Amino acid sequence: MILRVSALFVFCLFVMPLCGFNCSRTDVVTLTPWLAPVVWEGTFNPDLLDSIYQQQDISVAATVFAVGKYIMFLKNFLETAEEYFFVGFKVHIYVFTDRPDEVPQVKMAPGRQLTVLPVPSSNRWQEISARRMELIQKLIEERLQGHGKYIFCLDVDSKFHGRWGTESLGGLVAVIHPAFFFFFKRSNFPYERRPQSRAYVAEEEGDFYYCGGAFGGSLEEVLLLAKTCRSNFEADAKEGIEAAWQEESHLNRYMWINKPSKVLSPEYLWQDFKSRNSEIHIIRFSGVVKNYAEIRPN
Ligand code: UD2
Repeated sequence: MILRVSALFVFCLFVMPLCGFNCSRTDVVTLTPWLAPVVWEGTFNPDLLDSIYQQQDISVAATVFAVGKYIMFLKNFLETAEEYFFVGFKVHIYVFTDRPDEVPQVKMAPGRQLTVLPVPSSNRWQEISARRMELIQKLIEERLQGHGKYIFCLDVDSKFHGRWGTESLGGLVAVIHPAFFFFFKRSNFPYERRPQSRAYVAEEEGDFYYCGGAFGGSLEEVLLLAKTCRSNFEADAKEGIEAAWQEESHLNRYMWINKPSKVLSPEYLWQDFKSRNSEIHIIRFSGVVKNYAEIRPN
């Protein structure tokens, strides 16, 4: 018995740190009440995870919308994705834009590719953000099913600063919104609060407040999410309701009912204007500072 306890002690103290595994994140929540991991720096071994997924020969799709003036963010997004997003894996980035001629040429490593998909321009920024679910649904149904396994849907006005890799893979993956994690009570989360909307989340409901700017998972799970959010959004629109934060509100409602199997910490979508909280040991992806009045159609 004493021998077994000492072996475990030696394993935890010496072997696990050597493998890069660190159980010392007691400062943040690392497991949800429904037993989904919450991914933070220091909670996973990147080399071990990569070697597991290398054997499965996975490929990862990513969608990004660059409509109107938002095309200006695309170069930085693509260049930094090349540096940090699933490096060493097959990656296919789908750019939805109304300005295909302005898509920058970015040199991509072997196994990585980009496809440009034209979309109409829009006079309402809310519509651009909202239509993303419909286009993601169509992309998965018409092009992706049977090709690859995972997909992430990301905001273009962002850039990568650190590894975003296999640790983020899961069935249904949500990212905690950086503005509503520290010092915020659940009752203050900006969920849609009108019961008439299909995005409604009641006062006593909700887990985390998740970002509309980054989510993903398996193709099957993201297809279900996109279909549901799209149809709820459209049904609301027929009744003259637009949820407080468009598809982000519908996403939050969806994630409340269908719990994500993996939750990514705000390291996976920080905001450049925010000062870094001590719990944030690394910023992997962040939204750049932008002047809404200058770049949105209205
Ligand atoms: C938040 C969310 C965003 C979305 C929105 C609600 C984060 C970090 N951001 O960001 O995902 O849920 O609230 O509507 O969670 N876009 C264009 N052209 C436009 C306008 C938007 O291409 O003229 C695309 C672009 O990919 C952009 C995304 O839509 O990244 C979201 O728009 P936003 O960044 O203006 O929304 P924002 O900052 O309010």
